[in-house]
Amino acid sequence: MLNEMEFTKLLRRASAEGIVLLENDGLLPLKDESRIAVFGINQLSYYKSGTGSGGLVNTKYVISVMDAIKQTNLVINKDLENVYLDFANNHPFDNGNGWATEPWCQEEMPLNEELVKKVSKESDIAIINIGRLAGEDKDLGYTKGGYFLTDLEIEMIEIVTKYFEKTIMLLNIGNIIDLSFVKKYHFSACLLIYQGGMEGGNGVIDVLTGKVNPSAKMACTSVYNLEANPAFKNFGDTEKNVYQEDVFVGYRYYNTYDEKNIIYPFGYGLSYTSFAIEANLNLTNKISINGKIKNIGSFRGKETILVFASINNSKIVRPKKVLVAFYKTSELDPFEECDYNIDIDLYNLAYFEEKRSRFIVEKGKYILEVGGDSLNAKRKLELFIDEDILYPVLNDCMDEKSFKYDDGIDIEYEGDKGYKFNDVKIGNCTIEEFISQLSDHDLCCLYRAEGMGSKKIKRDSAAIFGGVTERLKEYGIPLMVCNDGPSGVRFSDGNIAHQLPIASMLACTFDKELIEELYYNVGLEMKSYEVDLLLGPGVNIMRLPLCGRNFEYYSEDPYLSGMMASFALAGLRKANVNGVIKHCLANNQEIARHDANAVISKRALREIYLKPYEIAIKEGNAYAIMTSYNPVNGWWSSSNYALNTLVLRQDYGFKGIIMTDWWAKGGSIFNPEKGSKQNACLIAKSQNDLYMVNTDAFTNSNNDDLEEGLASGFIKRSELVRNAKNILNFILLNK
Ligand code: BMA
Repeated sequence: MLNEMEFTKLLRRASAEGIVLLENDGLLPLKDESRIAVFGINQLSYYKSGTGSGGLVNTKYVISVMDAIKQTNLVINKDLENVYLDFANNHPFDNGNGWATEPWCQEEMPLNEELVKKVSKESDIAIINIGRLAGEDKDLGYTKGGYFLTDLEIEMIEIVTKYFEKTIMLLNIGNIIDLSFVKKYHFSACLLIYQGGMEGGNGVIDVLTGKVNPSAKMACTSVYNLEANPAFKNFGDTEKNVYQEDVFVGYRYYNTYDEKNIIYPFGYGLSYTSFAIEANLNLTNKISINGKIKNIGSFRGKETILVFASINNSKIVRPKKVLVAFYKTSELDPFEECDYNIDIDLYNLAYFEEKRSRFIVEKGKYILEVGGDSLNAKRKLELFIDEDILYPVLNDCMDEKSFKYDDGIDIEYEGDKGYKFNDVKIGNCTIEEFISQLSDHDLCCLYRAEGMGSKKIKRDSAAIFGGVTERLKEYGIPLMVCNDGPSGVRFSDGNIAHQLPIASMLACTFDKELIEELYYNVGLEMKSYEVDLLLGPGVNIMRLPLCGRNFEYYSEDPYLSGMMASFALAGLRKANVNGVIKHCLANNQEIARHDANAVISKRALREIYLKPYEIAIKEGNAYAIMTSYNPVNGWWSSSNYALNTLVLRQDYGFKGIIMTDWWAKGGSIFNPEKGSKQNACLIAKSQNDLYMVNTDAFTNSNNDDLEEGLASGFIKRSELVRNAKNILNFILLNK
């Protein structure tokens, strides 16, 4: 049963533990009754998340930073607050005018220097708030007000830092923006507070006052010059984006070719205390690193340990280092120490060799960097691998010309035998006997999920599938209910739910237990609303900081992304519901997301873009996947047989259901220009089981080509039977 008090406490903890402390000259934690002057219009418009389907959780409240400060004994400068309130009255919050039109930020209030001079005599510390908003269908612009500060924001910072010695910068952002100004203005402290969900402001104040000692680490890299990243010039094209950077994404690029460009490296994050770590390599039955971690400072806190691996003298061109493991301690008191043990999965050291279509761990000398960030390791261990380790040969992940279709299941239609779906559940009949009762039309209707906002159920939903017609219902097939999104259950009918901190922020916790517990509570809330499937977590890679949906994604690192998704899925399943990992594959920008073709090498697909799905399937037992809108290498993900059958199911052992994105196109690699949602045959033949969504399955409201394809033999009943079995097995396991 959902415990409201417990969940709220957990949300507050997560919105504190996801905050990355970027700078602190000792001003933090704040002393009681510090006299604070709060600057920046964002103080009145705290962003709880990004926009779009993943951000629109209807919450009972949102705690802003200002709300939270007022709950403490910090002394706010009321005159300054009133000036901002007056400004806000004359410049009401600009929410755009409809879907994906929200501005990236609110117009900053011009600061009067005399005012700041006066305020600086009444208050000792200035807090400056900067906010940014991006989301679904709206990338962050590489412009002032987007990735860069506006002139008014710069002016504000110039004036405030002129009159205040003590300044704290708060970054309420969903995408990493240009942070070079943080180094330029030498703030006393700077917190990447991200978008912390409904308890966001409370998390911020708990860190500012020291109630929570920050332990989060950057899950992506901040740089001085984004244009130096080869992905930059290959991002945002509406037709085609060639992923020229290949596997050199994020720190894999910067730490290999451009270290001087790094402002805040992957794995960077300050604490109010410091930790000493010892590390020993243990090569008994498996490879592990163990030792002690000691809190050698004067503040209770947690430590996050990252382990990178690099190989000396590799035979091939590969990133200087990759994340291969991570570990989070519990709270340690000053001078308390704990033992730790981190298992290293050798597979994480492997690279993908296209020629032999397999992963290989090269023999050679590896350096395991333990603790610290991607620039500065605390400990280094040497690991010798004596022989190349070869992993199983994998399918060609992107060559439609090299496969055959119709690996279907032959079950003829034999009419009603009196079996109900529950008979399969209790073992009165096999699923095959049950399916033999389903006509071709029944099978077509199983493919056609309905929505959005179907009236067949009492609450708002993004989609329903299963018993969507009278006949399927009579056979006892239940309705499965799907709601967005990665940060909580989205309703647009007034029902309220809890909103978590955004995924990018949760990733910075590197905390398995926290994520599982959070999603266990989301699962309990889903259960209370009879929602079966959460449309999340999002696991796409942050190829660049500009992708609008980065707030729904975890990281630039595939291992962290896959593990975070596994933790979230474990939490959902503990509440007997499930999650849909998305959007497979390479939805790395929002502009032209339905059409822009992502041209990616097979090595980059296997090592980077497919990897989070592989990990979530193998480690997280993912049982539902949503394909992406965009084509990859000219092939629509919805109807990509190599992806949906050969890679996900044959190579990775995926046993669950695959669904399209909403109203996504499908089509053939041979005539991609003919992509459309009517191409149901190609979508179903690829073993994409569910089309999201149709207004009415029975009457084929999308006018898809399934019945026509059955009549012409383009698609066989056996293929629809195979997909129906995926769907019904999923329902058996999840309802
Ligand atoms: C689409 C997608 C999904 C989302 C779905 C349902 O726009 O982008 O991420 O889950 O809508 O709202």
